[in-house]
Amino acid sequence: MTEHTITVAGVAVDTRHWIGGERVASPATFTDVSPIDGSVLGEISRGTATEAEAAVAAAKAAFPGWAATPRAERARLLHAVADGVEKRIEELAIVETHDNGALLRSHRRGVMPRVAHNFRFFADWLLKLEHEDFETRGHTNHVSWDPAGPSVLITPWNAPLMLATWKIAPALAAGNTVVLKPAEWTPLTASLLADIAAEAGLPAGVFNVVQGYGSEIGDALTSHPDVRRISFTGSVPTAKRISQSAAAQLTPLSLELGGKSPLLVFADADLDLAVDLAVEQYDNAGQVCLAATRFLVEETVAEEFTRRFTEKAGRLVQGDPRDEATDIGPNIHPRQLEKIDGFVQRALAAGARAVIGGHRGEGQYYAPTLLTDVAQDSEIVQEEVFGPVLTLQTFADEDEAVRLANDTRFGLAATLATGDPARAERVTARLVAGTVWVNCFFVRDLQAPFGGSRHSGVGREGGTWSFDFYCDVKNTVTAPKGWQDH
Ligand code: TXE
Repeated sequence: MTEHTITVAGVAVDTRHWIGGERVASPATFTDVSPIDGSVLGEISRGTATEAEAAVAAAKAAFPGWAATPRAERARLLHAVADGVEKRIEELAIVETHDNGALLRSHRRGVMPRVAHNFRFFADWLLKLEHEDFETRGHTNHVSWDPAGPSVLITPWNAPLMLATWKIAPALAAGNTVVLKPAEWTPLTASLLADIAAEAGLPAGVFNVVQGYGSEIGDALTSHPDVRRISFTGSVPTAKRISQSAAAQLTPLSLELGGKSPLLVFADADLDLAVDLAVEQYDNAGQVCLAATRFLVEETVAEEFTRRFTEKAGRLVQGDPRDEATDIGPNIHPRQLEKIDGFVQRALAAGARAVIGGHRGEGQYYAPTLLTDVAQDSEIVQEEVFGPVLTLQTFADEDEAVRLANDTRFGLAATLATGDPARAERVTARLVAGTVWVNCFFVRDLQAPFGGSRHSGVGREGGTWSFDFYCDVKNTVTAPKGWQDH
């Protein structure tokens, strides 16, 4: 324990950066506060261009060694990181819950095991990553996946370690070195991951973590000429800013942004299933980029759908995210709560009706809300709220359903509830979305492409798509044996 260690629910967390295999403190700090009760968790090192520079230099220095490490050894080390995560699931879960307010039970049983799986999946995928050689007029074409170089990964607060490791695992597997900048509202589990990576034996400088405000450390990372890849998950305005710095260096960029995804409920759907899917949209207090926040329901079943939804949503328990019985925890930050309420109050003033909710709860909680009588071109239908706020509109036929579904600037996901497979196929083909779920929600296999269209993002992650992004793909054409004789 040092003066830079804090204890969160009995777990020691280092509050400094992790650069080149060492803990580094900044002269200034920022305060990390728990959304559960507003208590101060600790003072965290507040990075600036100095730490950004040091972290990129460490990643650059470690790159040749890591890139040259045989695939099997890289895979072994990533499995060792996964082992370390699995050993510390309980600690990671409790710290994450204190830091971002999401449910302890889902961190324990869903999220943290998935974090370990992220490392295992990309380690295994690396070992089978091949492209078949092929011939051109007797010449052999061989495709290889060369590591690209130091990669800057910038991640948000809504699922901190989960989203960070979606990026870290493929970047490291590909042979790149990493500088991670977690969100300033949720800095803690990234620091624990640095400990785990070190214990697993990852060489110094292969994985680095810098903490701080995006506005203070971000530009130095994203405009750095030694950075070869930038992967970002977060908001559209920040994405635009990062795109400009990346463009100045021609650094390839992957962007996973927000959404305003629809849930389309057709009259032929199993309505109980549709309602189950609908109520799931309150998960993580609505702070999920993939959430289907716009219900589009066929007119003839709208009343019955609303009745069953209201009944089911009424049974959700809002409260302390550490309690097993809780379904909805607090929102991340007073500023986010302010933003959510602003959206809702403006919608109500414009004529929307709150079927449920429509107001704040106690403390940092927002009452689960469903708004109806909303216009398609209104702010509440067009903009991502990132809170437990959903809207309901009706449609008369398939054409109208598709038109409403596609009529936002986003294109991340869409969910369909229908009993007619032919309809599912027809509608899916017309939807603008990176992922479409039919009669299910949130099923995600890491080998599937994941990403958004339009303002929901640029590029795809998952399986081979991740390696496409993190590698410089090279084609080597070799002349046939005996070429000298030609
Ligand atoms: O995101 P930011 P915020 C949406 C959601 C939410 C809104 C605002 O609608 O209400 O965005 O969230 C770093 N250079 N999503 O303001 O600012 C920042 O430090 C480099 C959806 O928290 O985009 C953090 O690590 N980095 C989303 C990360 O960017 C910078 C999840 C995200 O923060 C930077 C989060 C800069 N100039 C928010 N400025 C999703 N798709 O899941 C900030 N950052």
